[in-house]
Amino acid sequence: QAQIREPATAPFPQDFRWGAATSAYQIEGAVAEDGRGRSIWDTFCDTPGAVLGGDTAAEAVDHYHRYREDVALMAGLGLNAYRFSLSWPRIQPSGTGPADQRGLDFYRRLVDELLEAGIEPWITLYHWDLPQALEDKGGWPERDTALRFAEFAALAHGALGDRVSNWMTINEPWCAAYLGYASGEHAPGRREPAAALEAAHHLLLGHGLAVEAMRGQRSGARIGPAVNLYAVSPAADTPEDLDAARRIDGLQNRFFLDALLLGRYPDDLLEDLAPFGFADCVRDGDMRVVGVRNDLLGINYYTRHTVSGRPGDATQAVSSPFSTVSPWVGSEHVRFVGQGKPVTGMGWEVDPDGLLEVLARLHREYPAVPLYITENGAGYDDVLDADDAVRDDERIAYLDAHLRVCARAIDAGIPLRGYFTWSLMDNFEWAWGYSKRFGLVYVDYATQRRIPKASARWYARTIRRGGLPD
Ligand code: PNW
Repeated sequence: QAQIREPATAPFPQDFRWGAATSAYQIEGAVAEDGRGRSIWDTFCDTPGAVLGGDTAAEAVDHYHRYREDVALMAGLGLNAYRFSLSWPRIQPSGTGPADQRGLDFYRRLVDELLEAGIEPWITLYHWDLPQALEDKGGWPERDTALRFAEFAALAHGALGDRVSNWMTINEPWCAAYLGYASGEHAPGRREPAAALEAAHHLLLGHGLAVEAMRGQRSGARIGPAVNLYAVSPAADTPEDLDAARRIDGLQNRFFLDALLLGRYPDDLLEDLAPFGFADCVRDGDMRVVGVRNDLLGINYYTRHTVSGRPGDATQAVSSPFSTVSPWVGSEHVRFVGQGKPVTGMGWEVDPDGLLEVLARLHREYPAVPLYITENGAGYDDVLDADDAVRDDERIAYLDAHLRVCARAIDAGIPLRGYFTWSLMDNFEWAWGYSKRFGLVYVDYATQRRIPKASARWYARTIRRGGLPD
């Protein structure tokens, strides 16, 4: 059991990964170049009303053409690791078949540029940009998509595995399944609760199959999933609120952690989800694949969910402005209430203690696995002021508070080995379009000029120091 003590002075080990993260669709642009096929997000962006302001990622921040400049920015920050994702439809335009070498060549060039700058590449295989052709055949609710994903993983690993050792299979399967197929606020925008559960299982199955396929090719890669975890608390100590917390913790955290790390779904959830026929898509032998051993676990942490099961007492619904359909399949009655803490520009409460709870729980309740924070950060409506500076003190405070928690976790013996802030630079924030900025680096979208924010300088200092000042 983790003992949580006050911070020691320098707990971050020498080989701690100090990183930043992005994803292909959010930064690359060049959506019709070099044979890239369409993804579900291209289609979603073309759907009227789906993305705020009608924004699209056709150009995004033009990283496809500016990757050299962007790697130079990373080097300037002193990052020793960079997490990015591969665009599946760049490599397999229709989701199956041989790799398009032009797609792979882009990632080879990017990886070589990173290695030359002394920055370790960390690849995410699936960060939500499913080839549209696979969605046309049913998407993630279709079991075959998991098999196609493992094939893609093997193609990518076969081509890049000689120079990339750290691989994440799926990013935030909760979002991909429930925002994509239940609430419909993300691509492909379907509102089919039962299909969302099938999607969740097939994303996990795809993860397991991908790990097996990659390990069959060569040894040496370190592979694992990246999940979005939240601290969850009941609004009050009442039976209704405690039940709400059990349900949301179940759907958000335990569903994925139990499956991935213990090879089973939690019994209480199976019971809650029985009316949707969930168990029907889980075949004999699946859970052994889903529960394949991982070399690492990526944790994306942003905030806490405080929930109530009592009807009508919502003080603040934190679910999205983009859909009135709940992503919480079978627990649609649950209300998300604020605790009255400061919120970021996304309306998400700043709750660094929640990160400690998440880490301590992983350490206490699950088999040991090296942990990495693969995303943590804050979105605001940053503005470039007259003297060309962005004074994002709130972001600095957010990052500082969460890194202090990381220090405490390491000090308590929790095997936390790295931290990737979301995000390296401002980018396409999904349904929010370009209206929310998460970057350490500001992007002037009209000119694509990159301008490091105050937080970028703060992060660079932190990395140089190897930690935070007392
Ligand atoms: C994550 N939610 O997305 C993603 O991994 C990133 O691509 C994204 O830019 C970042 O966090 C900031 O949003 C999420 O509604 C999107 O609960 C939505 C939710 C959670 C995470």
